Amino acid sequence: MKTSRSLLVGGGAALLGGLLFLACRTTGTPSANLAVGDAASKVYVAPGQHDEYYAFMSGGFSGQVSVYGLPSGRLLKVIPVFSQNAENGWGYNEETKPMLETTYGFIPWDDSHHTELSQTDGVPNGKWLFINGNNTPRIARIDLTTFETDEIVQIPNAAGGHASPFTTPDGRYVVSATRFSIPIGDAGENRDVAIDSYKDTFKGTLSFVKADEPTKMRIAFQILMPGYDYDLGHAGKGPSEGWFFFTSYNSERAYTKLEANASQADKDYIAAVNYKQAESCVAQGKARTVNTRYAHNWMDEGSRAAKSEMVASVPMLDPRTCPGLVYYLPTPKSPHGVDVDPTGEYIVAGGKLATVIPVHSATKLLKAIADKQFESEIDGIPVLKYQAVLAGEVQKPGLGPLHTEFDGRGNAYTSMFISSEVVKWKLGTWEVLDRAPTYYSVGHLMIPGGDTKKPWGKYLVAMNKITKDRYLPTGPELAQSAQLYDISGDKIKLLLDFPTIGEPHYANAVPASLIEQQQVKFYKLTENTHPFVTKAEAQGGIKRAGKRVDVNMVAIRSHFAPDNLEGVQLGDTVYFHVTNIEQDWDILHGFAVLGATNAELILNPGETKTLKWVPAATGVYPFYCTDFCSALHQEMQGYVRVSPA
Ligand code: CUK
Ligand code: CUA
Repeated sequence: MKTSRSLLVGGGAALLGGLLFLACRTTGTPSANLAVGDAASKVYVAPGQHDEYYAFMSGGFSGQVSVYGLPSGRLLKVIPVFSQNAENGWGYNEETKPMLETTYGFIPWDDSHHTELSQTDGVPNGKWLFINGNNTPRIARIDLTTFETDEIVQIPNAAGGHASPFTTPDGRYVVSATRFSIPIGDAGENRDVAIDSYKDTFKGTLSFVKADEPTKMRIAFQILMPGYDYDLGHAGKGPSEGWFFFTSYNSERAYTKLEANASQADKDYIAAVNYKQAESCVAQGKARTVNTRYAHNWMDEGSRAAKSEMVASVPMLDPRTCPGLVYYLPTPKSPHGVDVDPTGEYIVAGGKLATVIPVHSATKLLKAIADKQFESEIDGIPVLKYQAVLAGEVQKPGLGPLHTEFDGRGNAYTSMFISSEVVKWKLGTWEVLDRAPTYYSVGHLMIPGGDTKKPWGKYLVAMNKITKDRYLPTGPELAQSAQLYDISGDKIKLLLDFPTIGEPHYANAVPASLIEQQQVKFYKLTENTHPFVTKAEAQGGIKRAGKRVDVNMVAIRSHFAPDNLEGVQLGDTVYFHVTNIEQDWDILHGFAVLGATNAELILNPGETKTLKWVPAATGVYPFYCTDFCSALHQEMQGYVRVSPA
């Protein structure tokens, strides 16, 4: 990639060209491709041994989250979130379908970009993992005692939720910023206007979502913003605590041929939001109530069945009527990532088309605001002077800086998309210390705790956009690629490549000890409050109410009870409510019936799940257990007879 780097240094057009052509480049010198020395022993986790870290990776356009062990790179689990998942019936069974409800209807997919671990005082607490839906803006929360999605909230008045779901260090909020601006009307409606009225009618919103109580995620407030595209965000900490930073691009408010137009401006902006000021403006009644509905879905703890409700109002703040709420920090050309160092003093931007990495200072920001060092104002938002807030610039870091993480030892690591490398540099002196190639075109990178107050700075994972020749080829579509580096010494050392699901954008990792001891091993049958639970074999049976048939059934090694069902008629809708009455870790059963259109059920011990089935013809239909549960698993089966009505 060395040649490409030197070829691409130059004006914005050349950089842009590099960005577009990058996907065609595959060259890496063979020797540089190899992990060196003792790499193998550093990632070797012996059979039966556990990894040091849990890594949670966004599943990109798969809509899910994947869990890997580090340093081995072993895939431990795919957690279904936004997409139906046949493997465990997520989104197919009646209990989880409500999780995928939105005001647009049932949406069994999304595009997940960023994970975020819940924090206490700026440090991951091992409680929850948040993940965004970028397409139909939503934030999901995963309970890390069960590794199951237990809540999803939709973001209203927004089109796409990309800068999401980053958290405040006190854990009170997670945020979502609109990916696309749209013509939002006074009542929050998406207006029918001419697209070329963009400059006058299109608006963005920044949303702060209350996230500190179980099953009560709510839009605390939104901020109506100029019609830019909001990209990424991170909360301040230490001296910048109480502030949230969002990058935006397209400050030209172009709506066509964005790649040519959006790079016209020399500088775009980071929006610095004072969310304590937002709270006080809301308390003073300065927010307008916008009655836009949004979905709030959550898992009921006892029944383990989801509920979905529509929430009807959102407090909307306008920077014009809440002075001190938002300031703009000029930032070179199309900034992408914005990352705050562990001390909270440095706010690092990634300028996709910039030739430097600009770093803003929290101390200078506060002083510049106090001294009113403004160069202009946009829609009620003061624009600070670049030099007044700048801490320093990393010169010649490489090309296409996107995202930065920190090792807690005063070093920063930035991903360089165009020059395809990870660059290590020093906070405060801005000198480049080391660089290591990535294969190829790194997007996000991740250090365990690397965006928190206390990074565990031993490993770095690069998540690459292009795989090319790294694995055995598998047709035109290749697995996504991650790479593990050792960053414990002065030099960055490549240790391992491993494939990932979907396209991981961001990821988080924490020491395993924070999570592994708190795992739920099974659900207690005595606490199961599902309305159709069957707690003992003798209590199962079949019940008709009009055209609805409810079958209450248990699953236990190695049979269903009841196992032969008669009395179903053509035209009926059948609900199989199956309870796994095992009370032992890792003893799951499945349930599938011939011709069913709703995948299967996978039943955790102690759990009840419901498969809805509308038989298409008369006859006798077999059903069986799909999860190999015992020596007599294959015998775990039954029949249901469907007669004419
Ligand atoms: S984004 Cu993917 S490389 Cu959606 Cu966070 Cu930067
Ligand atoms: Cu139950 Cu296999």
